Order: sequence, then structure tokens, then C-alpha cells
Amino acid sequence: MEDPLKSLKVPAPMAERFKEAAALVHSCCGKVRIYSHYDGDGICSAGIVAKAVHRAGKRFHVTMSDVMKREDIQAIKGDFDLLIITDMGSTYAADLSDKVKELGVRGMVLDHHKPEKRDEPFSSPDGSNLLEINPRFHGIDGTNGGSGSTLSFLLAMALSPENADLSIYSLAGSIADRQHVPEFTGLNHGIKELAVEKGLVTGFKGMPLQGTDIEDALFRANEPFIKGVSGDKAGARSLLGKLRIGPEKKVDELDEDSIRVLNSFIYVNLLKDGVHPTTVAELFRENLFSHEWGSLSNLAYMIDSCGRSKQTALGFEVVWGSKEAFQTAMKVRADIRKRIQDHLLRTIKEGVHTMDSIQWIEVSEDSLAGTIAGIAHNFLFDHEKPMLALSRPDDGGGKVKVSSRGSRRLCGKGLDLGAVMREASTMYGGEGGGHDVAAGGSFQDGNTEGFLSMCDMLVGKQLKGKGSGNVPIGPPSRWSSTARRKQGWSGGRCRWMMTAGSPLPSRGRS
Ligand SMILES: [Mn+2]
Repeated sequence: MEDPLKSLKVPAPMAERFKEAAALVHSCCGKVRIYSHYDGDGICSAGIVAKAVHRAGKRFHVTMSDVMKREDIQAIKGDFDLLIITDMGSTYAADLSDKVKELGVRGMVLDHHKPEKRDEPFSSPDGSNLLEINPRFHGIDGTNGGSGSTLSFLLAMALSPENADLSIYSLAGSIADRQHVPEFTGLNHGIKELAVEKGLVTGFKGMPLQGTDIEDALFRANEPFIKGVSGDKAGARSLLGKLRIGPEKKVDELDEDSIRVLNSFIYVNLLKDGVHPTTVAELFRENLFSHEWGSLSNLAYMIDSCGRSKQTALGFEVVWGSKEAFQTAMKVRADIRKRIQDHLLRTIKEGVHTMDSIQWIEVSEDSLAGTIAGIAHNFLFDHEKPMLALSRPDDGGGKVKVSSRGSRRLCGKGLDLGAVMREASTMYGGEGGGHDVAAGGSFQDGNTEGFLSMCDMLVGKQLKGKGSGNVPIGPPSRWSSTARRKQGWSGGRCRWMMTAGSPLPSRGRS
């Protein structure tokens, strides 16, 4: 039989590393300790590795949390024989290597984030116990061509080709990290082909619509946010009437003509509303459907919603295959979708603060700020200026949190929000960083004006030197304390433990 990693087009030196990683799992006689990030990609990564390790007859213990910091690594206790870190870890590879050496165990990192100041996989001069696999060291773009789930799936395939069924969670994890826009590339592409070939998923091109019926799907649509239809029952119904489509029709039961008419109508309307043609075109992409779980985008956002609402164990159970967990997670996602939409409708009503090169809004729920900034940027306001969303988490310690979103198109013109957030945050008593297209930061309360004008100046410089730093700033905004809510993710942790052969345990956090 052909080498599964070879047919997935994994570069040979990377495939060698996966084989080494698989050998580490096979030779592990005690417990495998898995740490992963708590977002959609991180939960899928943890689920894939746990399932593959379980199938290989090993015991495991999973923890999903906020991104690991140095203190978290120091706190790791050695009640295991193999440490696996997924969807994070490259930044602290040296600390992790020291840790596994101290504990006398083996360890591996499966990460796709860019480690600072390194162009090669981690290696320690005195013989390290840490095996690092990161696509960025093998000529693969870690932002689009491979996620934590992708790497976890490749480890699973190196363990046994029987793990091919886990490809749907690999794709879901990549979707949660937005690696499917505008299409699956790099390692994800090969995995999609495998899933199609195995008959696990089918794809069709069109707008992603998810709901109990077509009216529900239009009413709940946030991405795209369709003005006069999203969040407007009467608007959604009247549109369907105009197009002669029965509102109670299931999305996957629509005939081809109806799909075409509906897609065309939305396409034209978004353009009329001023949405950039690239953004509109990107919406009409391949949608994957699993026979078991339906839309993979829905699966991805559902698992991601579990992470955001501190229910990582529930998300993990969905990846494990629990139908009951799937039903519960559907409700979690519906709730988050509604909250996002309520924020968007409020933002439309209240408007946006515009500066020379940036625009900004206030969002009361910090865990949703990034998503809201992204949708507001793409579908509601000026798509030539990045959007910043400011929020004040209750446990923020006197700091204002900032989420910023742009588009790949603006990044092509020089926008790098990661650099903007890092520089402006550092200057005003916070920390920041991230990707060029999506980044986050913070600043000491009381510096809103200074922070924003600094961001405005930096973005102006990046986008062809407009904005001189000498920008007139509007009056400081009013912070509505009544709008602040107590909900929101604050980096809580979740543990999930399981022994080989034992049944699925009940949910619980610790
Ligand atoms: Mn990730």
C-alpha cells in the first residue's frame, strides 16, 4: 500500500518527522499528555490526537486552554511518558525542551504559528527530547496551508491509515482557522481530496447558508451580513417571496435553479451595498458536507463556539463522535450567532467612529469582538480601513482590549495589523501582536485617544504613507457601562481524561 503521507503530498523531510512522532507514540508505555489551544482548531487538534492515540491502545489526558505561557510550562507535572502540544508551542519550544528533559520524558509540538527568530525546527545542542513539527519549516504557509488540526491528522495517518475518517475534523479545524478562504491549499488540499475520495464529504459551490430552513438560514446569516435580510424575519420572507422560493424549504433540498437565483440576488445586493467584489467573490466557495455531520463549516463554528463559551469538553466530545454532544453544541452555536447578530444590528444603529486610516467600534462582549470587527469591516462599513473593536473585559485589570481586522487585500497593500497592535500597545502600557490580517492588543485605560491616533498613524504609514500622525481626533467616545455584560471567555481551562477502552465519560470542567 502506498505511504499515506506521500499521497497527501507531505514534503519528505516533514513526513520523516511524522514517522518519528508516530514511533514515539507507539513506544510510549504510560500515559500520553495532550495540551491544546481552546479555539476551534485547537479542540479539533486535541480530539484527533486523542482518538488516534486511543486507537493505538494508549491512555491519554487532555487539557485545552489559552495559549501556553512560560509559567504554564513550568507548572507541568510529570505524571506521563509522552507530552504532545498541539496548535501552539513553537514560541516556547526551548522551554518545553527543558521541561521534558527535566521530567525525563519525550515530547512533541505540532504547531503552525510562526516562531519568532527561527527558520528551522527546534534543536538543542545538548540533545533535545523535543520533536517539533511546523509546516513553516518545510515551505508550507502555516496561515493558509495547514492548521494544528492538519498536523494532528497527519500524525494520526502516520500512526495508522485507518484514521482517514478523522479527515473531516482536520478540515473542520482548518475552517475554524479560516484556512478554507478562498480555497483549501497546501496540506489541506490533499486532505480534502482524500476525504472526497473516501466518500466522507461531498462539495458544492455556492454561498454558505446554514439554518433549519432557508428562511432561518437567511435570517441568521452573519457572514455575509445581508442588510435588510439578516436579523430581519420580514425582510428574509419578502425576499424569498420575490424569488418564489418556499421559506420552509431545507437548505440542502433547494433545487439548482433556486440556488442560482438566490446566490445571484445576494451577490448583486452585497455589491450594491458597497461590499468589496473580492469579499463577495470569496463567499461563493466550495462548501463541504459530511454525510454524518452535515455542513463542515457548521461543524467548525459549532466546535469553535464551544471553546468561546468555556465548554471545550463539549467541543471535544463532538470531535470524539458523540451525537448527543453535537445536539447540545448546535444550541451553543445558535446562541453565539444570535449574540453576534445583536451586536452587529446595534453597531449599524450606532454607527462607527472613523479616522483617517482606521475605523473603530465598541463591543461589550470581548470574546466576540474579533468576529464582530471582521464582519463589520467586510460587510457593514468602509472596507478600505481596518476595523478596531475596543472592549473592557471585567477581569481586564484596568486595560482596554483591542481586536483588529483587515482583509487580505489590504495586507497586499502593506497592512500589517500584528505590527500595529504590537507597537501601539507597547507604547500605551499593554501588549499586542498577531497576524497581518487579524491581530489583538491592549492598552492602559485612559489612553484611548493616544492609542487610536497611534494606530491611525501606523496604518496610514503602512498603506502608502497616508496619514502623518497629525490627525484630528474626535471627542473621546462615551463608554456605556450599561451595555457591558458579564459574559465572555477569559481563558478558563478544561480537562478531559480518558483511559484506553473506557466508555465516553461525562462532561466536566476542572
Ligand atoms: Mn490554529
